[in-house]
Order: sequence, then C-alpha cells, then structure tokens
Amino acid sequence: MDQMVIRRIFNNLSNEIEVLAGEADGGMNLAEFRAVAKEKLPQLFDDEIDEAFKSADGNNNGNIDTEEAQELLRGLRESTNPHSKTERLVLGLQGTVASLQADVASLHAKLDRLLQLPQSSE
Ligand SMILES: [Ca+2]
Repeated sequence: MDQMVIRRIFNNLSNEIEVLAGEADGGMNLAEFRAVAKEKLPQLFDDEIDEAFKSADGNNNGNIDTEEAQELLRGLRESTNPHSKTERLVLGLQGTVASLQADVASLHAKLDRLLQLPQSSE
C-alpha cells in the first residue's frame, strides 16, 4: 500500500500512539488498533488499517509494543517536521553563504573606497 496512506493514518492517530508509547508495559493488538482507527478515521478500509498495523508491528508479534510505538512517533516527527535534520543543515549553510556574501560585498565596498581615495584627492 501507499506509504502516504499509512503515514496519514498514523498522523491522525498520533495522540493515541503517544498514549501507547507512554505506557510502561503498554501495547495495542490488532483488534484495539482497528477500533481506534475506525473511530478516528471511519472512511478507512479494513485492509488499510491492517496494513498500517503490520507496518508498525516491527517484530510481527501481533502487538504494537511500547518501543514500536515510540519508533513510530519518531518517524512521524521526522516526516512531518518541516525542519528535518537535512533541512536544518541546508538552512544553516544558506545562512553561512548569505553572511559570506555580505562580508565579500562589504570588503568590495571598502576596497573601492580605498582605491578611489587617491583619485578623489586630485
Ligand atoms: Ca510488535
């Protein structure tokens, strides 16, 4: 199934997953997951819900365990955060380049002034 569909499902269920991830020995089996997903997203098909569940159940034990829920949330944060690690890096580099360009421009201006001094004194 489309990863975007799975992502959309979990984005809509992030509060429920957050609760799950906070429980010490929590977990959610397929029946519980189906019930929660159906309540929040009634337009979903059963096979979409099942597939989303399978993608989150990393060790295939029929239960989204606390650790799996935490990993799911990490994945969601990375995919939905507009300033992901890479983007932060790019933004930082763009800032560096912009400040270097400003420095070079200001050096140019100073050099121009220095070179013009003898001429302007004539
Ligand atoms: Ca599991």
